[in-house]
Amino acid sequence: MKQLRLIGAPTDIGAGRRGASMGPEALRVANLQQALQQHGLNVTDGGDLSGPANPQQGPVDGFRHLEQVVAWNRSVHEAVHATLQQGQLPVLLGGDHALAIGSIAAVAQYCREQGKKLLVLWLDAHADANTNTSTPTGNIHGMPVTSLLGIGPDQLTSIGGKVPALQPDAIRQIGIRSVDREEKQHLHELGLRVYDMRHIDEHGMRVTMEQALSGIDADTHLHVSFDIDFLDPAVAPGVGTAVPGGPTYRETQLCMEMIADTGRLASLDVMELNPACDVRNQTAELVVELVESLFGKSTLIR
Ligand code: 5AB
Ligand code: MN
Ligand code: MN
Ligand code: MN
Repeated sequence: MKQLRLIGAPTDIGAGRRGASMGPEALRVANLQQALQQHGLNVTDGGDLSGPANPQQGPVDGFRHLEQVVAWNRSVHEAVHATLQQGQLPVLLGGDHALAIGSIAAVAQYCREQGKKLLVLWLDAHADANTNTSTPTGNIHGMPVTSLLGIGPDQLTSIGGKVPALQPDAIRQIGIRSVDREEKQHLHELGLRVYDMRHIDEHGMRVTMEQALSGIDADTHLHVSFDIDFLDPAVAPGVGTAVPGGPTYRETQLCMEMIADTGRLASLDVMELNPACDVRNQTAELVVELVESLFGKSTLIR
């Protein structure tokens, strides 16, 4: 098994509500590293990246804090790319989801260099496919998917060198239940594969995951971008943009276990945990359990 490297990115620069900047520390307090090590995994904590403070300004031209979001993403890109080059598996601890731009741009660049196929699973209540004109908030954590697909300002779209960093068929979105009106149009035009909550309701998590994971082979680098608001807020209140009607604890466990079963997970983002909204760190503790499942914890000997 590969060596895992935890990379903290303590910022809420891309979000509207403050607090995701405390995410990495809450995961450490919930013993993320120790829990993974108990399963025999080799885990190093690379500490926290640094970047500009949150100036708490309003949107300019439809973007809030563009300059600061770019600076953080450059540093995330560099850390994730270096980690992959060292043969380690990067686990980015957010921080808000705008940082997935730098993380996934680095993963895509690495896959191009290695001649690997990339598949990104985007677990989220939201589609994160806004632009500066479709956004109702100006918050860039609602724009990482469009940015990675080459839509948006150069500073965001070209972080990994190539524009677009990704083709739409390299992303599969799961758990989606909150999409803005014009954002819906983008999903349609881009032809994104979206397994929304209705799909999960009708087909169940098992079939949904079989579909979402189809086509993975020995050559695939699987990246999971896990926005904690994917989960139903009844079990995971510690997020800044909660949406009711998400997957239950058991459904999420199954989702994680089926990803683990592929044996192809090669990089991970754990984003949008907001300890300021949490109750006694329960969401961080739940996330630790789920990440354990993602890396192969199972009740059965297999
Ligand atoms: B998250 C909203 N669509 O664009 C927007 O948590 C919410 O990374 C975005 O998924 C939520 O501001 C971003 C209303
Ligand atoms: Mn998100
Ligand atoms: Mn979300
Ligand atoms: Mn959020």
